[in-house]
Amino acid sequence: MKFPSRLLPFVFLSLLGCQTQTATPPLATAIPLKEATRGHFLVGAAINAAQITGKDRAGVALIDTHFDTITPENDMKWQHIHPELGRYNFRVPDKFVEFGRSRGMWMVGHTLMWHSQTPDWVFKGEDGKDASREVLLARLTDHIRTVVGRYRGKVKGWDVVNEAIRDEDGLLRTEKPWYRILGEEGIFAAFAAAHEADPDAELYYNEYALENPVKRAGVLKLVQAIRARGLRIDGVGSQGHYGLDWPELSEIDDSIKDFAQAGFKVMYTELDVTVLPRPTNYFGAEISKVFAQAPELDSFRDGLPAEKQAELAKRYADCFAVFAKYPGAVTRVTLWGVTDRTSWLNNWPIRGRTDYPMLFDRQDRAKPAVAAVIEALQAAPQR
Ligand code: 9MR
Repeated sequence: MKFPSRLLPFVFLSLLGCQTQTATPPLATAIPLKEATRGHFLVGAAINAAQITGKDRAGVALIDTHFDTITPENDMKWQHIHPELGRYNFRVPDKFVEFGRSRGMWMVGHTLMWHSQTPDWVFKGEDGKDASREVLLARLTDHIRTVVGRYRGKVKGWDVVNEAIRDEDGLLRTEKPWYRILGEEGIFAAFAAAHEADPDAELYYNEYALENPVKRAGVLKLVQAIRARGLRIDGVGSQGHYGLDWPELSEIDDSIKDFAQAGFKVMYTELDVTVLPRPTNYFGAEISKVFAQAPELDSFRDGLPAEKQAELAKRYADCFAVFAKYPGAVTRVTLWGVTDRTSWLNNWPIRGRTDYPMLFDRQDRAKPAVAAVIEALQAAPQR
């Protein structure tokens, strides 16, 4: 079996990584993910500050080998990039853009308007009460013009608005200050400002749980309203925070069809697969405080059993097979992180757990899921 010489280190590492796994991936599938996804969609990862600044060298090596698009996991969020009125912090975002530019990667900016990770001052007037509609609109559009304008021509697509629709009824989250004060008009203003700041950038609406038909209908209505206003919107970002057995593959399939039929690109923007339970009654708890009563909440502290590893591999392969089912409908799949070592899911919804949601393990080795995904893609129709 022959491999191009530049792939030999990867093949070698993959083999090393597989020695301890029972579900050993076949050698022939040990190619970079981005080669396997060619002809289907771009494949990417959300990257953190340690990777952007090069401190996490193993993480950077995986990003270089496997991914052709990157999203900053946190560093472009309002809280980080614009912590105080009139003060921006572009240090890490500039490094992110340099990281991607020097590697020729497709860069996605995340995110311009979100109820979370936005400092309180944004929503406050001088009297400490809600900012007026005019003040808030001016803050929003100034922020977007400044951030998008700075990276014009470099960041190729923006998650303009994130998570504006409620799960239960598919309506706008009017309990959050953005929408309580600005309503839907705030969203229109955000898309208009982003387009004005970089007319060539793709603009997206990003959301989770789009497999829920009620929520999906609300999002479809919103993105159609954005388009009906004559505003640029290229696609819908479907986050894809999944579990081993939820949502159903048919629900994922339905959501791709609905958005694609309505003329929107679909991107899986934050894919990961938790192997742990997600109980609502321990939300925000620290696992060391609850482990004694509920050890089943963190059952894989000492490693993931082979059968779970195989289940994870199958789940990933099944999801990628659905993403690739309608050539051209899904244009990008971005994983929300690189390895299990740094995934946000180790700390959510319970802090300090040991989760295994990514394609690469805590020792930066490819999990059997990588081979399974590659195999699924090889069997899928191409554009
Ligand atoms: O992965 C991010 C984590 O490090 C942050 O603490 C968290 C703060 O809310 O945001 C996480 O990323 C979120 C993303 O920006 C939007 N969709 C949900 C993601 C997971 O919470």
